[in-house]
Amino acid sequence: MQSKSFSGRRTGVMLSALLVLLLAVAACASAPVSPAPASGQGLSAQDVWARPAKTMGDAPVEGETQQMQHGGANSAVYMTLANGGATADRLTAAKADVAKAVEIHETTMEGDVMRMQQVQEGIELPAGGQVELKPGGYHVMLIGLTRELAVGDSFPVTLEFASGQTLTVTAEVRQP
Ligand SMILES: [Cu+2]
Repeated sequence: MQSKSFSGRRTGVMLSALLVLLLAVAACASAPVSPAPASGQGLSAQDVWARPAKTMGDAPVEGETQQMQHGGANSAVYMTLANGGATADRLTAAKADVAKAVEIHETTMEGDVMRMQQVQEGIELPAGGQVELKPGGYHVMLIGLTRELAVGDSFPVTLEFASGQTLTVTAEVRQP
């Protein structure tokens, strides 16, 4: 009889302890959680997008004038690259199966003439820093599209870095 009531008391104590624990967990869960930093460890890419384009033979789409010097069967991929690591790195190459060739380019102004050229040494990514690939600057050039890139499409792009790391990202086709 005595042991039974003792056991009952113990169960009560344990339930109280459990309740306190649950409340503590609930308090933790409801506490504001700061989002993980976008550039955590290593390399990452945000806001990856590509210009819409038709394949060779079709009329160039509106807004494609910058790509006209390559014949209209091309497109470009833009993104923000972040290096969350402790050492500098360099974007040296990219691959995508939507184009026959993929190059790292930079658009520059020579007087009034807008030109773009291959960036032979790649794009520098300082430790803890980020670099923007954007219209009028750096871009991943898709030369000789093997398929049309329509608004809303998406396709994988694999980025290669001097460190030997690779990063496969998804480019979404949208208007600039
Ligand atoms: Cu280009």
